[in-house]
Amino acid sequence: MMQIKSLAEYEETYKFSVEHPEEFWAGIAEKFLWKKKWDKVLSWNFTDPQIKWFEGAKLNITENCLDRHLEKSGDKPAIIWESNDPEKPSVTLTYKILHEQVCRFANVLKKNGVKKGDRICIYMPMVPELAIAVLACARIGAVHSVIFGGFSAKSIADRINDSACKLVITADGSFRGSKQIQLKEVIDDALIGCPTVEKVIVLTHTRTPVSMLKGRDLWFEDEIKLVDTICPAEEMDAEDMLFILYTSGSTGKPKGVVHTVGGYMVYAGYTFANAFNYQPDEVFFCTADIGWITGHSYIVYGPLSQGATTLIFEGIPTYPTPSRLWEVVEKHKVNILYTAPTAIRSLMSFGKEPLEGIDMSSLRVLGSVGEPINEEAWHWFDEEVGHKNCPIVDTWWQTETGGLMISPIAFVTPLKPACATLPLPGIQPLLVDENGKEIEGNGVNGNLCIKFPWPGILRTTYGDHERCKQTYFSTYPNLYFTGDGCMRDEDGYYKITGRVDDVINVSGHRIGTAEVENAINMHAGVVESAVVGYPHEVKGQGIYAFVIYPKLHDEPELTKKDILQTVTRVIGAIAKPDKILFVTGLPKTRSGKIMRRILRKIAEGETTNLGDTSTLLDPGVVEEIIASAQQL
Ligand code: 6R9
Repeated sequence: MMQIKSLAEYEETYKFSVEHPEEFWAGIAEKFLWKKKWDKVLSWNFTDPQIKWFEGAKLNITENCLDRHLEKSGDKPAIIWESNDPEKPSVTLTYKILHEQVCRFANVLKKNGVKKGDRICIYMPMVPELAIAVLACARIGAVHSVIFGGFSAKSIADRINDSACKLVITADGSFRGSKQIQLKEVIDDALIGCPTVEKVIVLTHTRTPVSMLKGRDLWFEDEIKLVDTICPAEEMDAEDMLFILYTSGSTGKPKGVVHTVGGYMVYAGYTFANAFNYQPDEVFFCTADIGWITGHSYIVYGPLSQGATTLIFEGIPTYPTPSRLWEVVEKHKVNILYTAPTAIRSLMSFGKEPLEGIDMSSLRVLGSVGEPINEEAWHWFDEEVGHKNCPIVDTWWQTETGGLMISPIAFVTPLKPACATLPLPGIQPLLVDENGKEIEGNGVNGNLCIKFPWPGILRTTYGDHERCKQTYFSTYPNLYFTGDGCMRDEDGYYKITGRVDDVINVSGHRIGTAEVENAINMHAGVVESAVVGYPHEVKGQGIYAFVIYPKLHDEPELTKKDILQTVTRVIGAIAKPDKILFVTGLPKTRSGKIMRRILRKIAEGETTNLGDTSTLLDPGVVEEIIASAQQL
């Protein structure tokens, strides 16, 4: 429908999109279903910032994801679900069935007092009901805030309170490989400190015993029986809030990135259809969790808005064996596989054997997301998985961008290994130096910014617009700053080099160093800590913590485990440091700032050239840290 077919067409489209952005995006938006068209395509400034797309338009995103496909594709699979347990049968929901389930659950929410604009927290396993819950919120105009199943009770409580959620949708538990997570128990702990939550709807999944509080907790299965299958879609303004998704930054607590209905829909749909070259009747498999932006945009909204078949996989690539991911591809004849470098590296470590005898000839396009992919992993993906027959789209984007930004278009963009290549139509990247001066020409490095809005850009950070302004629009005036470093090579191709702020990318997940430090500092006995990233073979980056703990007794290893336990409690297991080094002091400037640059070098094992150390208050501290780091 809106697919670009050749490099010449890409170049022409790109040029038009930059010269006439409003006309370009209006043309794309025409392909969607609106209850009323817009009065104005775009109004914006990057100083407040204020960005509005398709102002005056009315729509409901679920009519685009469900209703509009019913007539022609009602019996087409919308969702295929594959369990964590390979013995369990998979489940297929056609568009007709998914539509009915979403309408039913939307009625459940209504019956429990949920109204347009209310915030709903979703903390669920990767099951079809998660997608149903998300879409049911959108159906009635409630704002969903999905929280990844690996976060702790405290993290959940902070997020629920930040956006004053009224209702929580969860399950008894979830399966992840050989592990089980007691989701309801975590929610129960979280809700002790969440006065705004009135109801909790609990799906039965792992059949683990749960406590159900009278007057507050309800079973999903009971509720859904009691309601009608018809639920008219709420008429939404294009700029009404669709969802909040919390993400880590370089300072303090996570921020609630806000996306709105119209622009997000157009952007997720357009980028999905183009970059992956989705063809009717193909099966699209994105291995992300719906708790992250990749799952929002490329498991739920992007594919469904295009009438695609999307696969939801509950498990992990290596359970029960390192063949599992490939078996899922074979079983469901997956055509497009979108995964993360960390998963590729982990599977690569098992060699070729797990791939033997598995028929993956259905694969046509491969995708990578979440962190820079290293060349070795890229070639392995290309050769062993794609048999050099499948283009790899290395898609660079962020929670804040709503959809893919710099990415090849499959079968269109000439590829380079481990390179995000060129901006998609409508995206105007530029590189700047530390002073905000644009770096022109090719063969250059700089900080990656975007100079013009696109429909999927975040609109604010929930409840704190100033923070949105400070984080993204103040570093360089009139530019959106991504927080990433980037190289533009001799051919004008973009290659992302990684974060330039204090964010660590662990297995494709963003973790703020300040958050981890705050968690470690909460541990009794810890005086101070500093956290940096270091290269990790599978995770991309690992977390290295330097901790001042003066009363170290004769069981330091146990103390390390205690600290890990505290981090797990405060943030979640995903933020656990990979290495802890006890130190007696941290390298500081005379003004008391920790010199992370030096710690990063030590964590990387690069201690011969520490750079300028003249501003150090006490050089002796560094010598001592280096000596003990070598023994770790
Ligand atoms: C979609 C997603 C965003 C950060 C981003 C960057 C890194 C994502 C990448 C990539 C190099 C790619 N990142 N894709 N780096 N190449 N193809 O991951 O969103 O969780 O918000 O993370 O991830 O550093 O700034 P999010």
